[in-house]
Amino acid sequence: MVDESGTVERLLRLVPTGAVAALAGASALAGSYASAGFTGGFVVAPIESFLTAVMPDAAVNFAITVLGDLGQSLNLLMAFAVGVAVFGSFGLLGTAVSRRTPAAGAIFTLLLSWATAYGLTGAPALAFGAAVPPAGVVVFAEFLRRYPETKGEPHGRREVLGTAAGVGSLSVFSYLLGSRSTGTETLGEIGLSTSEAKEAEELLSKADERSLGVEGLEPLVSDGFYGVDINSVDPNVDESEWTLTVTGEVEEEITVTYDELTSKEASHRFSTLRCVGETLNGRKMDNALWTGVPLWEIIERANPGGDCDCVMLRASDGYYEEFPIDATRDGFLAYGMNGDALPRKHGYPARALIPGHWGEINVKWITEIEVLDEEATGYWEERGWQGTGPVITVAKLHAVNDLPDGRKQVAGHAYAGTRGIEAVEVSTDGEETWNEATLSEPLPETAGEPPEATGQTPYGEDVWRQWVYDFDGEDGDTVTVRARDGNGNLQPEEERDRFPSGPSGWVSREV
Ligand SMILES: Nc1nc2c(c(=O)[nH]1)N[C@H]1C(S)=C(S)[C@@H](COP(=O)(O)O)O[C@H]1N2
Ligand SMILES: [Mo]
Repeated sequence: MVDESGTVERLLRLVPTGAVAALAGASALAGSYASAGFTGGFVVAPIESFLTAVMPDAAVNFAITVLGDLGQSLNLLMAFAVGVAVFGSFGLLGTAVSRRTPAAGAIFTLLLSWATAYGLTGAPALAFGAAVPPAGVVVFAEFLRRYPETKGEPHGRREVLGTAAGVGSLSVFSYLLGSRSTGTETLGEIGLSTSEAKEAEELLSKADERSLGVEGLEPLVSDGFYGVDINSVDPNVDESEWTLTVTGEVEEEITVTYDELTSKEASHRFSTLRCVGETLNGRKMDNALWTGVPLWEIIERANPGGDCDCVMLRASDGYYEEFPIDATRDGFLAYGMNGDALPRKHGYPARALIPGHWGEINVKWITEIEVLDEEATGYWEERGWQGTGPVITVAKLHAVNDLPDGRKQVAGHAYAGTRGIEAVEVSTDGEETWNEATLSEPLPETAGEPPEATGQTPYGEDVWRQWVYDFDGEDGDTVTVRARDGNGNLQPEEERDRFPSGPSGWVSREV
């Protein structure tokens, strides 16, 4: 149908520059995503890392402590905008060239986009994903410019709608192509013996049985494990190319491949992680059953020396954390999580687990353990955090329910690292009196050896417990909760912000 008022036609003539740029930029990103998925081959990934790297520490800390996950989303959004602008400008330059020599314009855009994508990602083949679509847009724009009319009639609404539909379906197609991900294999498929895989299943069902089943409370093995990453786009590591090497002050460098790692005798451990940068009653604390091997067995083979008794762990995403080597004695090198291969988001192919310490030294996508001679500074410590030490005891209050009998129910999780949780106390009268909550049975019976170096307690190895408390209360009552660790120490009352060494205080909440 012909647009009688000619509006569409006029628009087509008036807005081409902006539209061509936006379309070229967006199509480059869509094409790149389609060919690479959410990996380092996606042009937005290096742009985002670059933005994070050039952002002043104060801004990074503001983003983390004030904006939280939103800060990371904003950064990613900014990276998308920069990407659209960069590739869009190549499209624009191409259309300018097209006016003189039609074919040259598209080729110009193709080459410039390809070279930029290659430069950004280092992936020559995938770079075509970002280069072909904007070149196509240049051809299309030149076509419209030269032939504003076909069969004597101006391009109408139908063509415009057709183009929009084409771009739309291309985007959906790109999304589907791009959203292939790794880490969905079961442990059986990654070389675990049947009995080892069965053991994991049994431990998981034990955790299920021991979960208190309170409405609105995560089970003992988290349904959705939180994630904290320095980049929005996680590394996509090919396990056949992955190695972990013990380097630095060692008698002999030791390198382990994925095949070697997964063919060792596997063990399973429950281990809770908590981020030092979360809020006191936040959600960045979760528990999983991990499968792998003791980390120390690998480090020990290298015969570590060095004058600082400290190590630097490094990873494929450019992350690095330093801490005392003694903490690695109880450490674990995990390649499985909850009966499946470690998901990409949590460090596929392998991550370190350091019992009792803040999440940040549990390095994902680990590639190197460097034994040092001198103290060095880790990624977060360079930004002012002090998160390499043991966790602070905490009891969280996440579930508030009205029971059928009219009573109130409050519940949550408590975690004190390797000190374990001995008790959780609840006050409903403004901290006058305290009552013991009911705790979930501890989850200690793992197939692995118990930790030796850190203060092992009978209550748990490095695992949270659930607590629940029912009482006669009314809407608007304030409930305060605090935990006692396995050494009998009360959770610190002093209220302290999460920056720089983790939040402390007792959680109080109106029910
Ligand atoms: N390589 C790498 N390891 C990492 C991080 C990271 O950004 N890169 N984040 C750390 C932080 S701050 C935390 S709290 C935990 C979170 O682990 P999760 O994402 O599996 O929950 O991983 C740690 N290990
Ligand atoms: Mo963290």
